[in-house]
Amino acid sequence: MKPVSLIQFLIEERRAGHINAELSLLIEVVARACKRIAVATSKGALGGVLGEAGTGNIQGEAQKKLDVISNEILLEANAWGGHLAACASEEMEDPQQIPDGYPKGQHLLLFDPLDGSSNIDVNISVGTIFSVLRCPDGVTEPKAEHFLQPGTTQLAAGYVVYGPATVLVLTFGHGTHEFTLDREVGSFILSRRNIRIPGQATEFAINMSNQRHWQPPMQRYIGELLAGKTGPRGKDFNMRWVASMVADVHRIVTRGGVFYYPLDAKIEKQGGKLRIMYEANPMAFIIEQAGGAATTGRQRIMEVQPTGLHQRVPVFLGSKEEVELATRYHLEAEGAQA
Ligand code: P6P
Repeated sequence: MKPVSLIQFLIEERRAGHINAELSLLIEVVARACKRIAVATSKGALGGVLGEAGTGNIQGEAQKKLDVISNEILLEANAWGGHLAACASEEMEDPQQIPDGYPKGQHLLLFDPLDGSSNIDVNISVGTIFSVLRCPDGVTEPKAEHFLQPGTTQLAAGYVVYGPATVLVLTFGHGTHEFTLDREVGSFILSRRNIRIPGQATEFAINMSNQRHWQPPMQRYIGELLAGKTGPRGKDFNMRWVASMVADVHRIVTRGGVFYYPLDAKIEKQGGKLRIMYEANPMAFIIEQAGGAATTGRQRIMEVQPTGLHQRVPVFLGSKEEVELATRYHLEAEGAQA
């Protein structure tokens, strides 16, 4: 069958009325920027891009050189096209306006330019996560509050995983689709259309070193997975933890499973580890469109009304039946406490 490029797919989506020309251009520009990020990350030690940048971000995290480089690549690529009203990034405290002199569009772009960058120096897959919202009508200088829309309002979401292959996974709310970069031609080629995640899981992803800090329902749920065949679940489970959300989520998108970053005593005050606007919401959109589920352990992630551009939430996502069970344990525990 003739390969379908990302451009052809975007034209199909426009003809189907799923996206407009401006959103199509936005995705093309982001995909092109991610190809440049793929080149930068693939240079490794030879590119002088490893190690710390010597700066910190709004999260209080030391920035890697590639965090800063990736952020700059995405900002520069999106400045001139006239498809954006503003950008927001994990690496920047406030939204970035479109520079004077360039036309503005109707979209807001949010991104984690290089998620999992603590893995860069050990050559483990990292990725870019992005989410697209509509800029509220009449707003010409979007401020943080204009980005604070629930995940259900996303017009598009995607990630690019920089692994052995460079793979883009994308949704506009009409299925989740995967594109693999043909490095010889320089095009993303459709490799999986309308992905479906199995309802049941045999793999779970969680940072087990936090176990002593988890709340009782998480202790109960993970304890049952660990008990395997001899326990109430009656089957064995396998565990994976890459500590790169994009890599863990891509494994789930590819073969099912679940990913948990629950509240624990260490991070309870900050509300969780992962950021809702440019990590949890876009991944939730992608997972749900592939037939999976994504909750905070108490409610659907995409129904949370964000209160801050860098707000954090607990993340339970992946195979629907498994996520629903873990969420039920948390709601039962709350009900019991109520
Ligand atoms: P921990 C990477 O820093 C990240 O934001 C996600 O990509 C990843 O899933 C998580 O944090 C890893 O957290 O506590 O295991 O280092």
